[in-house]
Amino acid sequence: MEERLQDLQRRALAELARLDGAGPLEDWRITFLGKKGELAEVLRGMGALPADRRPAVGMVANRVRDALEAGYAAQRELAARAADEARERAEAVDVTLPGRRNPPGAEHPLQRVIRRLEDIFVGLGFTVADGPEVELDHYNFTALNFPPEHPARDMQDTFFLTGDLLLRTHTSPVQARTLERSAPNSPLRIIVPGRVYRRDDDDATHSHAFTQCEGLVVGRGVRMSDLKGTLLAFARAMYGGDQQVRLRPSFFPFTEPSAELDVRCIHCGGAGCATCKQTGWIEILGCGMVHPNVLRMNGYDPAQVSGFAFGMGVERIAMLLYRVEDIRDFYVNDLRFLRQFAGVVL
Ligand code: 2NL
Repeated sequence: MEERLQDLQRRALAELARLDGAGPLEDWRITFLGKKGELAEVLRGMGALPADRRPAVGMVANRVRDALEAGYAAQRELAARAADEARERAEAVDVTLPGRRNPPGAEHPLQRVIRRLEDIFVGLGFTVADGPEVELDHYNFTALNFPPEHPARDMQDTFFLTGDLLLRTHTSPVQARTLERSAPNSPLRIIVPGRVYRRDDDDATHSHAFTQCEGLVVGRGVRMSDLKGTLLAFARAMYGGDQQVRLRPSFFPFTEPSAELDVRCIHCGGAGCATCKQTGWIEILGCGMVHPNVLRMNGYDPAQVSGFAFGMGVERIAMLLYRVEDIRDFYVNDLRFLRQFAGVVL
């Protein structure tokens, strides 16, 4: 019996020394120390021993059990430490690795032009205003003197959401709202850059969603020469101190009289080239004196105050400035296009 116990201890400890990991260790414990394990089996055989042999065998059995339990505890400690070390190795951060570079981005060309326009007009005493892109028919058309049957109100040209809700087709409704909530006849100088929507088929020069920047000046005695002087100052800030401008008659429902503003061709300086179609001039915006109906409908008295307004397509300005030939280049976010504006200082 003692020999069986000694043999059991030898085999058990030899096997234990070869084990690796928590799973096999638990299997080992069940095999040797479990209720139905080898040691328990040997001890069950003690009942058959003569009574005087039992104390001696019992002592050996206890020593064997203590040896197995001590070996088991030591191995478990080793396995736990190994597991800890493995986890720490896996979680380790190599602080000597070089950092990952964040390539510097570039301001989007449209945003660059908007910021430039804002800087120039803020310098001329304007403030920047904005408003909703989902608009009421009232502010987008009615309050701007568009007659009920004006073609722009057609479903063909405007994205209607409901009978009287639509995606704004210009930023003018922001000016109408600003007039409406200002004290009647109080002076106003604002520009409104923002996204607008029209039901156009997209091509190289048209987009169903584009960017406008409009301006509005209202006050006592504001006249056409103020419009021309302001827009000349703008043109010179934008394109150079020697810029010249000219006004050509035009028509808009919300201005009377209305005009288009041309600048000397920014590519040939006026000599004639493909950009200006040999005319030496390039149209950059539409403008005019605010129609009396617009002032009246938005709470101002056209007998007391007058105003001028203008509007430009930001994409068009950017295309001329950066010689972009397809308006869609602004929206598809091809990095090869966008990267060309990295580091450009306007
Ligand atoms: C263009 C022409 C224009 C306006 C916009 C305006 C706004 C109010 C009253 C009067 Cl609230 N006018 N805006 C006036 C003239 C021209 O835009 O070609 N834009 C791209």
